[in-house]
Amino acid sequence: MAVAPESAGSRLDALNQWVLEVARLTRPERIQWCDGSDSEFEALVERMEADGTLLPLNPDTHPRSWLHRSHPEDVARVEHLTFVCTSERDDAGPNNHWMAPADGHARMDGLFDGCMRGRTMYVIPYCMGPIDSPLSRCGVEITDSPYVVANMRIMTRMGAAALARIEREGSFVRGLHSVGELDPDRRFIMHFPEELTIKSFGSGYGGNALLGKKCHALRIASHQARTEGWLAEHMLILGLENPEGETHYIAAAFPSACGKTNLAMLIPPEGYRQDGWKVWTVGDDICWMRPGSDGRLYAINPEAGFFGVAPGTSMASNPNALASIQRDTIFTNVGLTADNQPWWEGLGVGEPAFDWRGNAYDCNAGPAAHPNSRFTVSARQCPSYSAEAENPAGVPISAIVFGGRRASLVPLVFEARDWAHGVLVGAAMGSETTAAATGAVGVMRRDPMAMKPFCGYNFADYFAHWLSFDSEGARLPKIFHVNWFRKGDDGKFLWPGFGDNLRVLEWMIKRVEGRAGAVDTPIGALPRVEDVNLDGVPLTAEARDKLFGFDRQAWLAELDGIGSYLDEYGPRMPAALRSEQQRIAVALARTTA
Ligand code: GTP
Ligand code: SPV
Ligand code: MN
Repeated sequence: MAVAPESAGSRLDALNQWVLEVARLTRPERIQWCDGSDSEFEALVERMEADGTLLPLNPDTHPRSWLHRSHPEDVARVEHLTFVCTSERDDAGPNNHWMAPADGHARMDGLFDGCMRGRTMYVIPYCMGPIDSPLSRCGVEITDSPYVVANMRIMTRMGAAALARIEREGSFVRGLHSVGELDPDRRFIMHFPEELTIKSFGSGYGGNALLGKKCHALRIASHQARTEGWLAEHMLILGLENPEGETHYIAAAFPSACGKTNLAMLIPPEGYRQDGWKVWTVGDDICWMRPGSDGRLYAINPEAGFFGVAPGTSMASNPNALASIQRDTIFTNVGLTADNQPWWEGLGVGEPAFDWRGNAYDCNAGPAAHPNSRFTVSARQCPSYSAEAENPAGVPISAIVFGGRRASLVPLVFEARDWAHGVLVGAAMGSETTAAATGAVGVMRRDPMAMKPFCGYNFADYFAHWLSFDSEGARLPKIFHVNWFRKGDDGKFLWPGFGDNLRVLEWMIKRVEGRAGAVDTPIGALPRVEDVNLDGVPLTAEARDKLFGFDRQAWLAELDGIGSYLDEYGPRMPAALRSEQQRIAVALARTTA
């Protein structure tokens, strides 16, 4: 069917026309409009089981669940092949790879020419965010990958309801995707923010291919958010309920594979549970927020599912995630046990018979699961999924948290003194790279607000946009920085992390309520050891020193590094951030003297 069902002559004309245009270019054998129904999903799965795209897992232990094995050279996001194509190069900024829009289109259209011959072209209308929320935005992804359709059905509100909203609004983000030949040399992920358009070719993996996620909900949305006065962020959202039954919502930005899913699904330590503390999951990766009429920031999770890192997920580290993925889950690039159960390093039970490539497992040939192997599952299957996640008005945010993997220097937690300082803390974030993107792992790089790979415009303008929220009548959240990954001299993590991170969240919320102590330092307000509840957490003297203290000389050097980093953006960098950096550097120098 070439046009949307029952739509001729409506506000879907633009969509129909685009679909026809794409079909003329890509030459598919047939076109299928996706309605998101169960029968559609079943037919897709049947096809994918028949051609080996999906391998059914053990139906007794993992009903309606499958394993998908990617092409071995297509297992992560490809930042070096990801482009932002704005008419002015400076609008994309030094934080993005840039190409002129005309060149980008020519390059991509050359790749797409005839690429769907003999294939089905799927048209996927989707909504990012609750279908009836004014904060939500719609898109349409055209793809030749049934695996992408199945994942988009879990990750977004996909199908008839989204199409109806698109018809009502008349606007949508256009995403064109083809797996091509999965050739790493013929692979590009291109964004045209001024045209609300994405073109992605040559990869079937996660953030490269599920265009609603990083491409739309972050790169395109961040651009849209700037012009419309909101924020599109790489943040989890959680609700923290205290024993009095009050819930505070926290949004936290950590780079890829740095703990968002785990924090969003946190189970409080035993003593806290008995006292009545609870954590509710609103989202684990992306947060869209905008000021409400009361001046507070209100946030929605634009996604409907989780595309979570498998390795390290266990009954001990993340029981909510493990409970979520017992049924109706697609696993990508995990290992397999002899009885067809999914397996990964850190699962803690069972043993692998096959690795992620499908070879017999050999402990000398690398891990059984790829380090960036993932599960795709509906958020509704998560025991801690918050009822408020479906609230069209969003949830009010009390605290924003930034954090990265920092083996040295950065203490467990500190609080920014005000919004402008908080924006600098976010802008100065650093983290060691992980397996979520191709390239070296463990290399420290600046990753402002965990958005380095995802901001669809110049970081200097992005920081200015963040600063602009501090306006008359605003009741902004407090901003904090955390580091769960500080290491001791023996190279081991000094902080237990996971459930125990609640102790730090408790301190933050008490700071918000004015009920917890701290010491003011040039880098921000640091808790004293006695300000955080450490009952049952044995910390060595080294751990206490490094988690709760800070090294002035080393921070002076860090502030120097931050200054040079801000300078890379030239005169576009807001002066307010530069003066924040100088204020702190001066205060540090004074106290050292
Ligand atoms: P993306 O989906 O790539 O954006 O990742 P994410 O930020 O959601 O990361 P996730 O929660 O999946 O965690 C990534 C890895 O960090 C996993 O191997 C976790 O086991 C590990 N991890 C998460 N939280 C902690 C923590 O508090 N301490 C330590 N040491 N490791 C953690
Ligand atoms: C990330 O890399 O931050 C992810 C996975 O959440 S992906 O969808 O591949 O972007
Ligand atoms: Mn992510």
